[in-house]
Parts: sequence; structure tokens; C-alpha cells
Amino acid sequence: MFDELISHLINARRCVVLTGAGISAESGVPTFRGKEGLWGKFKPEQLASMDAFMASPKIVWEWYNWRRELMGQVRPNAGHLALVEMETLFEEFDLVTQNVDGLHAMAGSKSILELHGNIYRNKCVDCDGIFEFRGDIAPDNIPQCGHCGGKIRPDVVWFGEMLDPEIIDAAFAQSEQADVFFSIGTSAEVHPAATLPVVAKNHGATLVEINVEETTLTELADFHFIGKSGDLLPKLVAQLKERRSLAQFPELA
Ligand code: BJW
Ligand code: ZN
Repeated sequence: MFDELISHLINARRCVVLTGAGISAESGVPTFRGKEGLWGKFKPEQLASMDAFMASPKIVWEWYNWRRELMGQVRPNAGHLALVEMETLFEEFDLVTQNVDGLHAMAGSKSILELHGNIYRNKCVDCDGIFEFRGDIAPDNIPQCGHCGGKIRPDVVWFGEMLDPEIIDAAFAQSEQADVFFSIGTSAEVHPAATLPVVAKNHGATLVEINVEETTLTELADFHFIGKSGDLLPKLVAQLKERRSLAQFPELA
């Protein structure tokens, strides 16, 4: 199934992987889009924007408390773990995630750029001061920043907000240098993240998509595999490892 792709991977020096909510779906974290997705039940602009937070911080915190609790109970799945192994199979390997659930770090991936923040971190709406605590925030009594008195919000990136320039700049630089770029479990609808695979491809990378369905990126991809990342990634990594050791020790062939 992966034979042709693996011939490309064997010669690739730098591999960049972009993940989205789909990679955590098999851990039990809901995705955003699609029938079962969060945006099927909730309106994004009423929860994931600064306007929504300023209008009703209580509702927004109730939603984030619910998601934090849910994410706090789940574990990395076979897809996350395969990416940890994949990191060892390339000279350079960068993982860029849109996810805020921290599951890549929990799995053991090392070089991770979290484009949309982390649900367990909090920050002040006014001075951006960071507050690290994982527990529930009382929605009726939202803590205030000790420096400026601003309300505390989750340190995630909402619609209309800039991504951390250092993080998104690093992600673009890595994508430009990628020999192979994987887009895994993302609908590729949210920018600037969705621009990364396009930039990689325009700079000569082999573009690979893994998703349970086709996306707007599929047409651009050099390879696309329809299936669950938790099924496909371990198989791909096992085959790549085998081909890598055969390349190192041809007498075993
Ligand atoms: C599986 C699977 C399995 C399931 N295995 N696969 C250019 C063009 C158009 C619009 C814009 C543009 N540039 C900027 C914009 C505006 C906006 C945007 O992109 N809008 C579009 C939606 C139209 N972008 C922004 O506002 C960004 N900021 C910005 O650009 O700042 C500059 C600026 C400022 C002011 C004005 C203009 C510009 C910020 C975006 C922040 C996104 N935030 C969220 C919430 C994060 C916090 C939280 O979690 O609470 O991030 S929204 C949500 O979408 C979340 C995700 O990270 C993000 C992407 O979703 P993802 O991961 O792709 O999930 P899904 O559900 O969409 O897809 C899951 C996929 O998995 C599906 O394809 C399934 O098939 C698949 N799947 N199971 C494999 N087992
Ligand atoms: Zn403050």
C-alpha cells in the first residue's frame, strides 16, 4: 500500500507533519467539523472568539472546562505513538499541530509547534500574562490577572486572532524546507495552518495526506490515503523502518 511513498521517504532528509483534530479522534477527542464535530453542536463564533468571551465569559469557560475534563481523561492513540517513532527515522523531523490537547507531548514527541495554543494554559485577556493551572475555572467567578486585573481566558487561538508569530514563522520555515510533508487528520480549512502544506508543495516537498475522507487538499497531494491515522500510521512506520534497515544492511534482503 505504501511502497511507492516509501521510495520517496527513504531519500527524504526533512519530514514535516501537520496534524489536526482527526489524529486525536481515536483517543476520544471530538473533531470540530463534520456531523459528529463540535461545530455541528456549537456555533464557533459563539465560543471560539474574543467577542464571544467578552459577551459571555461564563458560557465560554463552561465549554472549555467541559473540554478540559474530557481531554484530561484520554490517552494518546496508535497514531500519536507512530509519530514518535517516525521522529527517529529522519535526519530532521518537525511536528506542527493545530491541536490544543497536548496528546503529542504526552505520547513523547519532542519537536512540537502548537499553532493554536494549549487548552491547559491560561492567559490574561489584557496583558497576555500566562497562568499555568489545569483545574476548572469557576465560570461564575473567573480569576483575574494579578498584574492588571484582566480576566483569565484559555491560552488558545480564537478566530480573528493572530497566531504567535514565532511559532507560525517557524512552521512556515520548516514547511519551506520539507522534503516530505504530511497533512494528517485535518480538514485543511483553517488558515494560516492550511497554507503550510501548500507552501511545502510549492517549495518542492512531496505532499502526503492521511484522512478518513477527502479534503480540499487531496487534489494537491502527491499521495493520499483514506483511513484512520491510528490504523495507517503504525503500518507506514513499520514498513519504513523495514525499508530503512534493508537499505542499511542490504545483505538481509
Ligand atoms: C480523521 C480521523 C481519523 C477524523 N484519522 N483523520 C484565509 C482564507 C480564509 C479565511 C482566513 C484566511 N486567513 C485567516 C482566515 C480567517 C480564519 C480562517 O481560517 N477561517 C476559515 C475557517 C474560513 N483564521 C483565523 O482567524 C486565524 N487567525 C488569523 O488568521 O489571524 C490573522 C488575522 C487576524 C484578523 C483578521 C484576519 C486575519 C485563527 C484560527 C484559529 C482557529 N481556532 C480553532 C479553535 C482553537 C481553540 C480550541 O480548540 O478551542 O482551532 S477553530 C478549530 O479549527 C481549531 C482547530 O485547530 C482548527 C482546525 O480544525 P482541524 O484540526 O482541521 O479539525 P476539523 O474538525 O476541521 O477536521 C478534522 C479532520 O479529521 C476531518 O477532515 C476528518 O475527516 C478527519 N478525521 N477522524 C484521520 N481517525
Ligand atoms: Zn493582565
